[in-house]
Amino acid sequence: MPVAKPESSDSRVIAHVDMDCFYVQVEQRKQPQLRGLPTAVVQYNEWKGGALIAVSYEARKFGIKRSMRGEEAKEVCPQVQLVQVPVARGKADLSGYRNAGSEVVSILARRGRCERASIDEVYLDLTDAAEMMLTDNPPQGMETIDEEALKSHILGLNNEDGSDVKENVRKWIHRHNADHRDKLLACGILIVAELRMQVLKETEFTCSAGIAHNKMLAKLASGMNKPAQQTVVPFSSVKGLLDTLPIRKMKQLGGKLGISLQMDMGVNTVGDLLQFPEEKLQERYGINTGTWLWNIARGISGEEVEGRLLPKSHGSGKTFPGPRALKTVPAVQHWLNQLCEELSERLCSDLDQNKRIAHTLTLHARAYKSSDSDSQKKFPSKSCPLRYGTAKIQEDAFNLFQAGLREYIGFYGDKTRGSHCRGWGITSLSVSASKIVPIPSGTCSIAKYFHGQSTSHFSSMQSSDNLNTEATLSLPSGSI
Ligand code: DCP
Repeated sequence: MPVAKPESSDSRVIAHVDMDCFYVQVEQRKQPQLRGLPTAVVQYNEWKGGALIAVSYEARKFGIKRSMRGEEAKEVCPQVQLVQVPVARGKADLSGYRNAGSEVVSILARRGRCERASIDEVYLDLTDAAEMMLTDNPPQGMETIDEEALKSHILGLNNEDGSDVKENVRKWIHRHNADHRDKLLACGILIVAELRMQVLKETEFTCSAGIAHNKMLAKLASGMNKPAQQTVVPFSSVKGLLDTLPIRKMKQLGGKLGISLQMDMGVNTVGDLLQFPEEKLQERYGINTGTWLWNIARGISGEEVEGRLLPKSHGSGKTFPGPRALKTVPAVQHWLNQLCEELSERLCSDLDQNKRIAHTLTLHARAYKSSDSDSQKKFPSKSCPLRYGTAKIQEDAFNLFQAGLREYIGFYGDKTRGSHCRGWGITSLSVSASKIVPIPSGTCSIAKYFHGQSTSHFSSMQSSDNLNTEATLSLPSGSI
């Protein structure tokens, strides 16, 4: 966990932009007759109408949730439109969603440093653009403020006395006596509203945004008012926001650390953390994490927006829930081959388009052992150097799987190979490629760079950048 640099964080303008019900919007753009109707995107599978992975805001009004199956959604709202995720190689094909995300990123990146954080969200560092606006054309002097900016939600702005909310926002943006930080945020409001309008115009997609002085606060804010709205966190409202915020809502505190804070320290809200001195938190959780916790309690986060439009890693995965768990080695190999084929295509495309190569291949799996008391044991993730070429990736991934399985079940004799391996089942599989770096400049040809490796299909691949695999799989952070 990064240790914050508090001195640098207060006067930055950071936005977190998150697309609204993203897969639904992509499908509705393809089929405009679905616009405005309760719609959900379902993951390919026959059981109870498939799993919902994206739900339109119209459908949410009927109580339809992502956790439902298609059939349940139909019961709740018979007129719901269910759209299947495209399928390729027997698994969800997310390339259309990835490409749609790339369209958005290319627009958002126009005004500042842009970090693509997932298939449908980005961080923007708009500090320079805001400083420039303050110098050249400060909002305080603007005669008219764009309608979209006036619809912003500014945390801490008192709208309770029945006053005109947009008028209050206008006054806030126009304040001459505001401190420098608020003036910068006022610029951020205008810039983000304009970018969001541009995204709508060029892609037909709506998005929501949070605007604050750091990534953590911007991310918290972007989800507060959806869809198609933006929320601003002025410095003076940070304490109020965090005081009552459940600790598990914080990024990185949804898991074990959050549970320990609740169970061991009695911390239920971020505000509860304020009572502990930094030393106490360091004693309990180590120097870095202790300092990080002390900082987030105060809304401090020095995490930089990384200038990264391309993914950090590529991943391809598939889940095999319940009765579809894979129980034979050949079945696992079959699916690994499919996943590796997709991964290989994406790697080749990245190489072709961006001149980047990946160095590490990792295999993740989830498994169960029915006959074992040690059923909590996790299937170990395994990595090896990545060799280009579909067949090589397939071979290496299979070897990684075998090594993982040996460790998982404690033994792995020849007698299990090819036959039913009673007692274990694989419920998810994924392969990912990471440590992606540009090819060293001066390399005269890709073939030469990969001397000794198969380069025959490098130029024949199509898919562009990468994105999340199927819904429930965990891939390394930065995998899109
Ligand atoms: N997604 C998925 N499986 C999940 C979660 C999400 O396949 N368990 C996909 C479908 C979503 C997209 O990722 O459309 C983005 O996920 P978000 O969590 O950002 O949710 P949405 O964009 O669908 O809705 P919201 O408007 O609430 O952000």
